[in-house]
Amino acid sequence: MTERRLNAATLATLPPDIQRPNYDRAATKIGIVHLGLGAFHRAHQAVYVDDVLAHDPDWAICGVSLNSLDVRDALAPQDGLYTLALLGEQPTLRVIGAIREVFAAREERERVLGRMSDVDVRLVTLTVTEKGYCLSGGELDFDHPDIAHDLANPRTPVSAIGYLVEGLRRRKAQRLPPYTVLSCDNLPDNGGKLRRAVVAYAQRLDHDLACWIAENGAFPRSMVDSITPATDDALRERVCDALGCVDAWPVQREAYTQWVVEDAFCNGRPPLERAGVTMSDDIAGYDRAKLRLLNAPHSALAYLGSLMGIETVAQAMGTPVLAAFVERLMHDAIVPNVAAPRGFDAPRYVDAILERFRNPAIQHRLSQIAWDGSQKIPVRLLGTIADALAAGRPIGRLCLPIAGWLHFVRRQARNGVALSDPMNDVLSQVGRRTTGDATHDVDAFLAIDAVFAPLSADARFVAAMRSAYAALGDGSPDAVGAALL
Ligand code: CS2
Repeated sequence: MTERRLNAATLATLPPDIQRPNYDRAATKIGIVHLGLGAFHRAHQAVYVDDVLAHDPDWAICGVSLNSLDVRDALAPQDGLYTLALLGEQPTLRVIGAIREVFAAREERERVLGRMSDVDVRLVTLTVTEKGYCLSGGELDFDHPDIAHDLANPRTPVSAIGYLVEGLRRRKAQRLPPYTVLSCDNLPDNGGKLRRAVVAYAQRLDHDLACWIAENGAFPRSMVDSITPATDDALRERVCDALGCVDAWPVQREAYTQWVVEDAFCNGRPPLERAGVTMSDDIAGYDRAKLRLLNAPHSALAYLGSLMGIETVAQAMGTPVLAAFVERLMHDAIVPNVAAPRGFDAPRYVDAILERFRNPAIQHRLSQIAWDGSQKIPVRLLGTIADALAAGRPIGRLCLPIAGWLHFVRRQARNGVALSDPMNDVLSQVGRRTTGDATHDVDAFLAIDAVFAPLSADARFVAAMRSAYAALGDGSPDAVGAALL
């Protein structure tokens, strides 16, 4: 029997309690290309765009997976439709219609580049995660294999940067204005970093193109926030039961959501404020506060909690010693080092985040947050430590989550488990050679410059890291629990 599938034809037959697009999808026009079609984009920006489309039909999304084929394979037969489950006391299901077209770049490069150089496309958004920017120390890493590949083959790119520049080159050749490039990833000054990376890459290929982008392009900063646990079978089943048909890839997130976008676009923009987006001329501060006060504690829970044998964020928050540590970490060690935006109430922000972490309706696995530590630790914790050192404030508590990460890497390496991290090779190699001696192990890890430079040259940081690593003992649940007291 062929299964009934969610798609444009079955949409009208869904039960009435399932929310669905309240606009004519067929009348919309693709105005946005989105690179990185993971769950976060589908649960966050695409939902805002779904609301925008009720006011302005010009901004439907062409969604592009840069590496994998599986999102395209799941969503193309569904005409881009998928279900969002909002997790709360009253869970709600909503079918999102904003994604009108889905491509897997590895197999459909020309179609992607064709869209990017379409006159109606005026905005390219990205969620490619920290590693997708190919940065080292905040600047484009020309030794990155994908960047080296793209510079040698600029017309057939594989990286996000390569796609952005090839798309812009085609537009310039066709005398079209550039698109705005909007980063929606958890990086401080994400737009500034992306602008520098794009212009530096273009400069290696074509000086005029680089100047044209620098003068005419726009790379607004943005801050994105909504906790989005990975899709699991329980969600697939729940959605299938409720819809009465199969959705191959629903997504889920908490009800809370925030998107703050710098109002600096070069080629028109969607009426995002009508969908609840905060448009601002100055978002510096928001992204920093979110990275330091939400993402850093998340990483702390992920590594320290995993060492303690805990599986989810809510369970970690139900473990008194860990919950108390994270609260102190946020209020006492991080807040003093966050230069808050105007009118920002840090203690209230912290309490609201702690409440979100406690949400029992969300099964957010610590293993998911633990991915890509080499990319996350620098932007989430090392900046706070550098600021604390500059101001002469203590850093002991801030070093404990990082020491937790090192013990986590050590444990995985010694158990022969590969890390989900682009730097798995070097991290696992160092992890296998650890002895348990704090000075030996910490010094070996801190020698990984791509993560720890330039802070590793500061003797105060090295000493605090050795103490924190020693305090965690052998990294066993008991030793970690005792260190958190
Ligand atoms: C998390 C984030 O997986 C992680 O590293 O810290 O995805 C976090 O849930 C979001 O940034 C919340 O907005």
